[in-house]
Amino acid sequence: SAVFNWEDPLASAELFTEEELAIQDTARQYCQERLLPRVLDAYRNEDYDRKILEEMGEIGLLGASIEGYGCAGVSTVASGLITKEVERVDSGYRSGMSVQSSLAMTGIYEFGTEEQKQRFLPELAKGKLSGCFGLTEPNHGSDPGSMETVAREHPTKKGTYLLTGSKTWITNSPIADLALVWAKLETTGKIKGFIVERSRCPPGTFETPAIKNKSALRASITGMIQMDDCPVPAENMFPDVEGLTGPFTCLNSARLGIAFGTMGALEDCLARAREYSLERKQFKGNPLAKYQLVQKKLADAATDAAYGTLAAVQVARLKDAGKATPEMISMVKRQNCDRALVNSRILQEIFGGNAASDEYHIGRHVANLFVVQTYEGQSDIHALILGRAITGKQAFV
Ligand code: TGC
Ligand code: FAD
Repeated sequence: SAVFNWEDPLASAELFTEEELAIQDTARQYCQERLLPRVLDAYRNEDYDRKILEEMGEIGLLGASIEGYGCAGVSTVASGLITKEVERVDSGYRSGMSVQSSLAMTGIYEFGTEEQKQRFLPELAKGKLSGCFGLTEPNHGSDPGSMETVAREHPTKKGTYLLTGSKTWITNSPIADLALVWAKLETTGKIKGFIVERSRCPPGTFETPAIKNKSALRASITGMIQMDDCPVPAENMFPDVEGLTGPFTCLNSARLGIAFGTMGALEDCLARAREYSLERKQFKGNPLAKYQLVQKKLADAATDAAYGTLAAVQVARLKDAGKATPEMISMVKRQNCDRALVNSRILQEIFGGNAASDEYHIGRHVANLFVVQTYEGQSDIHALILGRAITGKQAFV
C-alpha cells in the first residue's frame, strides 16, 4: 500500500523514467560527494573552482539535453533533475553550470552555424572550454532591448566586426574562454549574437574584471565584460537570429532549469530544518519538531517544494513535446523562486541563533535565493509577462 514520503510528498518520482531516475542518482552522488564538501570554503572565500566544469563534463552534466556534439541528449526533465541536484548544494554552483549549458551552449546549438557547433560544443560539453552569456548592461537589466553595446563593421578589414560596450553581472565572465555577447548592429540597430573568443582578442579590447565581495552567490564567479573595439570575425556571429528572440530562447531553457533548481535548494533547507527540529530541545525536553508552529513551517515548505517540482516537470514534458510557451516558463520560474525564497527564510527561524553560523547552510541558501529570484528576469518582471498574456496589455513601459 502507498506510503507517504516527506521527501517526495506527491510521489514525483512516479513521473520519471528509469533513465531519468538513474541520471538523477548520478548527479546527486556527484553533488553530495564532490560539491558539498567544498561549498563552505568556496562561499567563504568567493572561490569558484574552475575544475568543477571539467568534472561535470566528465559525467555528462553539461549541455545534457543537447543532441549530438558530445552531449548526452537526455530529456528536459532529466536535465532539470540534474539542475535540481546541483542547486540542492548551492545556487552558485548551479549558476556556473546553467550559463555554460543553458545559455552559452543552447545559444550555439539553436542559432550557430554547423561550423560553430562543431568547433565549440564538444569542448564546452567536456568543460575544457568555459562559456558565459553577456546580455545585462550597467544601464539595462530588466530591459535588455535598450542595450547600448554596438557592433560596427571594421572600416578596413572586411568580414570583421568591432564590439564596443559593457556587460555587467556576468556569471563566469572572469574565467570564460568564450563569451556569447549580444550587441546591436550599428547599421540596422538590430540585436545580434556574437561568440567572442578571448584568445583572439588583442590586449585591452576585451576585459572581464571580477565583481568581488558579493553578499550572495559567493560560490560562483561573477564579473563584467568590457569591450573596446573588440574585433570579432563575422564567422563568429549567429547568421540568422535577430532581436531579443535570440537571448530569450536561451533564457527559456535556463529559466526552466531554475524552476527545478530552486526546488532542490528548498528541499535541502527543509531536510536540514527537519533534522535540526528533531534534535534541538526547548521547554521540558521537547524537540522543536513537537511544536505546532514549527510543524506548520515544515508542512508549508514541503507542500511548496512538491507542487513546484510537479509544475516544473509538467512544463519540461510539454517542452519536449513542443507544447511549452514562454509564459508557462515565466510562471514556474517566478512561482518556484518566490516560494523557495519565502519558505527558506521561514525555515531559517527554526535554527534560532545557530542560523547565523554558516555551518548550518540555511543562511547561504536564503541569501542565494534572493539573487535567483532576481536574475533571468526578476519575479515582478515575470508577473508582468504573465499579466500581458492574461490581459493583452503590456505594463512594462
Ligand atoms: P518583447 O516585445 O516582449 O519581445 C521582443 C522580442 O523577443 C521575443 N520574445 C521571446 N522569444 C523567445 N522566448 C521568449 N521568452 C521571448 N520573450 C520575448 C518576442 O517575440 C519579440 O520578438 P520579435 O520578433 O517580435 O521582435 O520585448 P520587451 O523589450 O518588451 O521585453 C520585455 C521583457 C520584460 C519581457 C524582457 O525584456 C525580459 O524578460 N526582461 C528580463 C531580462 C532578463 O531575463 N535578463 C536575464 C539576463 S541573463 C541572466 O540573468 C543569467 S543569470 C545566469 C545564472 O547565473 O544562472
Ligand atoms: P533593474 O532592471 O534595474 O530592476 C530593479 C527592480 O525594478 C527589480 O525589482 C525589477 O523587477 C523592477 N522593475 C524594473 N522594471 C520594471 C517595470 N517596468 N515595472 C515594474 N518593476 C520594474 N545577466 C547576464 O546577462 N548574464 C549573466 O550571466 C548574469 N548573471 C548574474 C549573476 C548575478 C550574481 C546577478 C546578481 C545578476 C546576474 N545577471 C546576469 C543580471 C541579472 O539578469 C539582472 O540583475 C536582472 O535581469 C535584473 O536587472 P537589474 O539588476 O538591472 O535590475
